[in-house]
Amino acid sequence: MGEVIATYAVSGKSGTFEKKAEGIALGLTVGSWTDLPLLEKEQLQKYKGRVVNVKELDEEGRAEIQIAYPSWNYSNDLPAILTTVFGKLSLDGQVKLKDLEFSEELKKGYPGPRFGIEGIREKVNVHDRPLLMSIFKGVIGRDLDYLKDQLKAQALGGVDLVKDDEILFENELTPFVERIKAGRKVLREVEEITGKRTLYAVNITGRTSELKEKARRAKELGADALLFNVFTYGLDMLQELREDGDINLPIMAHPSFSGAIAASPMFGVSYSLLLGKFLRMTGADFSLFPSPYGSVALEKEQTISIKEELTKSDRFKQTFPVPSAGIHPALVPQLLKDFGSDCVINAGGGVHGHPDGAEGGGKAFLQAITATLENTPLSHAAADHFELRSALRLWGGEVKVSG
Ligand code: 1AE
Repeated sequence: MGEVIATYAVSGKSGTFEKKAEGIALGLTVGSWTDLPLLEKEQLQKYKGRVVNVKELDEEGRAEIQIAYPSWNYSNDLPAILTTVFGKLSLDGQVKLKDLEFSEELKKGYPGPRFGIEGIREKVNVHDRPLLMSIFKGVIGRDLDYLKDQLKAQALGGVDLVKDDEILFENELTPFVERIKAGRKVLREVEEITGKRTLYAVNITGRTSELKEKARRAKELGADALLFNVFTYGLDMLQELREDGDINLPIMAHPSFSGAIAASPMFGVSYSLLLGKFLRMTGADFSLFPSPYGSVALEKEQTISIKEELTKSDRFKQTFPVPSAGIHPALVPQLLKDFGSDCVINAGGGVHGHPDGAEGGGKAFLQAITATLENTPLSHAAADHFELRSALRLWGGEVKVSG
C-alpha cells in the first residue's frame, strides 16, 4: 500500500535536526530503538518511520524534515493517519505539519469531490466566468419570511449560489427543513422571472450522529447543496457525507475553526494541507478560505498554495477555490488575477451592503466580473453600469492590481 511522507517544520539548534528527525521517526512508530535486542529490531524494522530528508532553513533555528510512515502501521483513514504522523507530536507546540504526500495506492481510499468544478459548472450552467456566491446575513432571530425576502433579492441580483451563514444552526424560527422548502420555492419563482436558477447551500448542523440522516432528508426535499462546518466535526465526517450514495449533493466546506489548527507559523497544520489537499481528498466541492484582501485575511502565498492543492492535476476531481471574507466588487480584478476564472467569488457584506440592496450588489459583482474578463477597467465599465458605479463609490473605486 505504500507510505505517507510527512513534511514538518521544526525548531531547534543547528546541527541537532538529524537526531530530532530520527527521534520522531522512531517515537511515532516503533518507540524506543536503543533498548531493543537485535531480534526485535529486525522484526520491527519494516514498521519504523524512515527519515527521508533533513534540511536546515535559513531562518534561525528552523529546519524542514521529511519522514515516511509505512502503510501497515495504520488503517487507510485520516483519523489513523493523522494520529500517526501528528498525534502526540502536535502537542510539542514547536512543530508544523506542512504537507503529507500519499502514495497513489493510499489515495485510492479517498473519494475526492463528487461533482468538482466541472460538475458544479454544469449545475449552474455557467462555463465562461468565475461563479458568484452571496451569503445570508443577519438572519439569526429572523423568521422564514425575512429569509425568503433576502434570498429573493440575492437571486434577483443574478448570483449563481447563495449559502447560509455558517452560524445559522437548527432553530425554531427557520428550521433546516423549512429553509430547504422555502429556498426551493423562492428560487423557482425567481427562475420564472429571470430564467436563471440560483442554487442554495443549506447549513447542515447538529450532532454528528444525526448528520447523514439529515443530509439524506435534505436530498429528498430537493436541496441544492450542503454547507458544512468541517473543522468542528472533523474531516472524516466530510468524507462520510461525500461517500453516502443517497446524499449525492455538492458539499461546500466552511473554514470556521480552521484557524485554531492552522494559523500559527510555528505549530499546527498548514492551510494548504488543511483547506487544500485534505478537503479535496475527502470530498469537498467548494473550499472557502479568507482571501488576502478582506476583513480576515490570509497571506497571499497561503491562499495560492490552497488554490494549487484544490486544482492541480491529480486522481481527484477539482475543488472550487472560494476566496472570501470582506470581498467587494472593486476587488474582482485582483481576485481574478490571483485565482483565475475557475474560482467562486463569495461576498456577504459586499452584496447586502450595496446602496441598492442585495439585488444591486449581485449585479455590481457580475458587471465587475464581465469587465475584468474583457480587460476593461472597472472605472470605465462603471460609466455604463450604475450598480457598479454605486459600488465603486462606496467601496473606494478601483483597487490597484498587484502581483
Ligand atoms: C471565510 C468565510 C467567509 C464567510 O463565510 C462570510 O460569511 C463572509 O462574509 P463577508 O463577505 O465578509 O460579509
